[in-house]
Amino acid sequence: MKSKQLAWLIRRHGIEMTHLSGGSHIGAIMSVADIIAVLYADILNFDPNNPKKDTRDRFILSKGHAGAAIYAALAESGFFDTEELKTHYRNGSRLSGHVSHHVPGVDFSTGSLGHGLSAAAGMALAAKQDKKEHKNYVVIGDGECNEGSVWEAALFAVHFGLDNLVCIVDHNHMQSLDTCENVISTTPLSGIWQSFGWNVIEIDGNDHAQCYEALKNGTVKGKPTVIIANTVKGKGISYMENDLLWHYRFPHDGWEYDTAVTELHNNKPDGVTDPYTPNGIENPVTPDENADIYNDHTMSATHKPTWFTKEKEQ
Ligand SMILES: Cc1ncc(C[n+]2csc(CCOP(=O)(O)OP(=O)(O)O)c2C)c(N)n1
Ligand SMILES: [Mg+2]
Repeated sequence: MKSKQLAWLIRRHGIEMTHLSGGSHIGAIMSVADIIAVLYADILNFDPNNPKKDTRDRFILSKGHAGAAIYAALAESGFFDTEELKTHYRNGSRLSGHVSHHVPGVDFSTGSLGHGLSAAAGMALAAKQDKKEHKNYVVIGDGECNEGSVWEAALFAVHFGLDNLVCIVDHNHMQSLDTCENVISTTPLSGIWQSFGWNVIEIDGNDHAQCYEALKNGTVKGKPTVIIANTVKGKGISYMENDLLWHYRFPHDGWEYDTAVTELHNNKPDGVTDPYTPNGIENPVTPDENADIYNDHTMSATHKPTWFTKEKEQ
């Protein structure tokens, strides 16, 4: 399957899975969909019939709250039936809200942010010591870069010259309740990684050609590589893009779900069948004139961001 088709399916499954379950993090799923699609369509070496094959490339989605994206990619790549995706977040389902290693194709459970890079660095070191050729990939969030353990692992990877390790930062400039800039700034992100001694590549992380080029040809000998992938949180659904509300809110019945599905259908690549609404939605509910759409919901987050309270006090 082509990466554009896979990215579309990840987004369509993501909408359905969060809609059915009332689960969070659709914005995070949408921003990382293109990176994961390029990895699974064009880069990673894996065998869905032998998920633990020794020669496989290792992959960790460290921003494990976007688990629906990886579950969708694995199901579409043949690791398990896509029907199972409907059980996401349900009691008894192995497709837990955050990523579980009980799912075939998953190398490491995540959800508690800040651990994926350490685990991937350990895997990369083990591969070197065992003289194995596979590569080790990890996707982390930019908010996750506020975790101190990320920087401990960053030093470790350079110290051991882990050139079989590729870290992709999903740089959507937002975390759960505020922009990264307002919480703890890591600007300039590329400069920080460079100063730690990493090989740094900066790309548009929603552009498949740029993702492919960086992943395929971006590594260098002797040091680990980080790809700063500039993305848009909520990418692909106009009213979700760059709106913090969609970190936690799920697409509700009515115009939210209908608009999301309709917008995806308006941009469906050839050769893809929508597993849920093959012909789109016949008479989609549209937002009425008072609908809370295209607004920046930063102010209505459950916790008022610090900069908001500060402004009020002045
Ligand atoms: C150790 C830890 N602290 C807090 C959380 C709660 N949490 C879940 S998602 C999130 C924001 C993550 O932001 P970012 O890494 O930028 O990911 P994005 O959703 O923007 O892709 C937080 C703080 C967590 N999962 N783990
Ligand atoms: Mg982020």
